[in-house]
Amino acid sequence: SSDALVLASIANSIGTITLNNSTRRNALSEVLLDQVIAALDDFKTKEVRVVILRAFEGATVWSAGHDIKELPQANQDPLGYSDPLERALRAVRAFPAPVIAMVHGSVWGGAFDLVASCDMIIADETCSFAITPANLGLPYNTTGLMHFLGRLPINLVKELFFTAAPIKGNDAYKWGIVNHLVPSAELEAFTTDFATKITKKAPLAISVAKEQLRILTDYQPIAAQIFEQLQEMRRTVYDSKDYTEGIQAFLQKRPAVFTGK
Ligand code: KFV
Repeated sequence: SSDALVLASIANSIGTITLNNSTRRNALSEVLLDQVIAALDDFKTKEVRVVILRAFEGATVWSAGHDIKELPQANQDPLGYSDPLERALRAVRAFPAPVIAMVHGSVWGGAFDLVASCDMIIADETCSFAITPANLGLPYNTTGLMHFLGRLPINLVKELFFTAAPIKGNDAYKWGIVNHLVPSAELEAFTTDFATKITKKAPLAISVAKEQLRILTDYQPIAAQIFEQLQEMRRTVYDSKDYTEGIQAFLQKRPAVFTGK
């Protein structure tokens, strides 16, 4: 329909989900994410062998990340378990076949968590990746930190979280953020060819390998007391003036002034 923020199609056992909201730079609103989750549910019943998650052709912003207008403005966990972004990340991670992120343009905040939750990333030289809580005074969630730690070296995770600066093209490739970096003109053909090769392999073996890896990486045990300690530390951040200021500054289109309080 004309309300579709996401396009979904299937060809040759490959399901493609296209983020298609140019005016809002593919910001990850609840409506958009629910359409991604619905497409994945549909692909599951149709037994697609590979999913490609992409932005509309020519997008210079792959996705602007969490819809900041939908974040709580104060005193509430911005990334709780039922947050639409968290639900979408779980849907991608639990999808019973590989999900490939095909990336051109910039990937911001929660959208980086989304592409890092895909099984592989194929990108072109226009790609960039930033983690942005330091721009908003926002406490990232424990699950999200574990996603990045499972994927990237800790010094890079720290650089991303402390600077909020985008890691671009060749640097993203060098750091292993992307599996393959290909010229823009070849991105689509390369990704389709890559996906097609997977469709010829044994689906059950792949599906179980993906689930084994998910279980092994998702369920690092931490004691209840440690989790509650981390949660309390996060609460001091989302209860802070800086969190309110970060969100207000974005909404008012001005630079934030942080005090550490
Ligand atoms: N949430 C809500 N609205 C957004 C948005 C977002 N993340 N990003 C962009 N928009 C809106 C923006 O307010 C504007 O609305 C429209 O989309 C076009 O954006 O009503 P308006 O004024 O038309 P522009 O004009 O900013 O587009 P452009 O000049 O092309 O710049 C693109 C971009 C991506 C560089 C810029 O929009 C931007 O910096 N967006 C915010 C990126 C960001 O910080 N994302 C992280 C979100 S927080 C997050 O994901 C998490 C989980 N976290 O922990 O931080």
